[in-house]
Amino acid sequence: MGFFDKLKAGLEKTRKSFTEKIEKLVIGYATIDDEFLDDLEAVLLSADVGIQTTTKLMADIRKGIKNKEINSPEDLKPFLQTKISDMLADSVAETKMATSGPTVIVVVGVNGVGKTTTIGKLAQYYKEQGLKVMLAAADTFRAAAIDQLEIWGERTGTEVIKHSEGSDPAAVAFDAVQSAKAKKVDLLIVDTAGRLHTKSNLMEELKKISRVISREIPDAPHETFLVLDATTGQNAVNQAKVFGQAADLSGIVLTKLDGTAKGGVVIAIKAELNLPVKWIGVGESASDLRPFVPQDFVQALFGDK
Ligand SMILES: Nc1nc2c(ncn2[C@@H]2O[C@H](COP(=O)(O)OP(=O)(O)OP(=O)(O)O)[C@@H](O)[C@H]2O)c(=O)[nH]1
Ligand SMILES: [Mg+2]
Repeated sequence: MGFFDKLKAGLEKTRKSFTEKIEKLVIGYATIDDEFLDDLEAVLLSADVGIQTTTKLMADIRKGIKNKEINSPEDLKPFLQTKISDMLADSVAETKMATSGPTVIVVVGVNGVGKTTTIGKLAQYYKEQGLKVMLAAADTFRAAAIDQLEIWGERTGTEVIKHSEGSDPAAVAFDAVQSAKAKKVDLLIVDTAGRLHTKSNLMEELKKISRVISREIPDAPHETFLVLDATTGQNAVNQAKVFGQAADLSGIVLTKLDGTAKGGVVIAIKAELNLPVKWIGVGESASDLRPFVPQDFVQALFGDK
């Protein structure tokens, strides 16, 4: 299956909840009236595009009706597709790379969102691009977390820098940076804990990891990705607000887009956080991560091609 088909398959549930509902609405109404607009608003809200985006889209639609861009219910789907494309258009997916020496990516997010899996997938992706990749097991909170990263290291043929369970995560990051420099690694990806005894502990720890890294490599971390689980819908937006206070986030990885009807959250994230969605996960295997391409996403969402 090509990635577009995979994306389309992954967005199946979202497409059903979103596009098909809109299509039903279009068939159900001969003319656009207040009731039609109310139903439409409910469809947008149910697709997790968020209140802010729904309000904006509804205002656009009312304007479109007024200036005769929308004359009948059938005009609605192409109109929405264009508006949503426009909203996502300026998302920049490229990962910022170091001009010399190792590029460092720190991956953060609450427990279970898919950080470690995403790191495995990123390792695979960048190895395929010909880069020398190293992983750092700075989630020392659970022994299983280190083991899990090691499995991904084996699977992708990537070296993993680790200490024992309960050790200082910033010390792991420090060692990993030293090793990455010495071994002329192109890309170091740092896994972090999603949960500690308290939330403030976690936030302090993330700050410390970043500080240690930037002390060793001035421009690093070049990227700090926040991983969000699409199945949590609007909750993902709230998580981003919390992590944004502790870390200098540079982009979002949205996982588990397969198996959720809440894929519209991509649009909410863009509108409410002003952070680019850089990668999307549509499955559990190494190849199920791809750069987020807005046009492809919208096309898959609206069921074109
Ligand atoms: N279907 C699907 N499952 C995913 C995706 N990404 C991750 N998962 C699954 O989500 C579960 C949790 O993933 P982890 O990578 O362990 O999450 P984590 O954020 O590292 O979790 P902690 O280490 O506990 O903080 C695993 O079962 C993964 O296989 C995805 O894109 N799609
Ligand atoms: Mg993990």
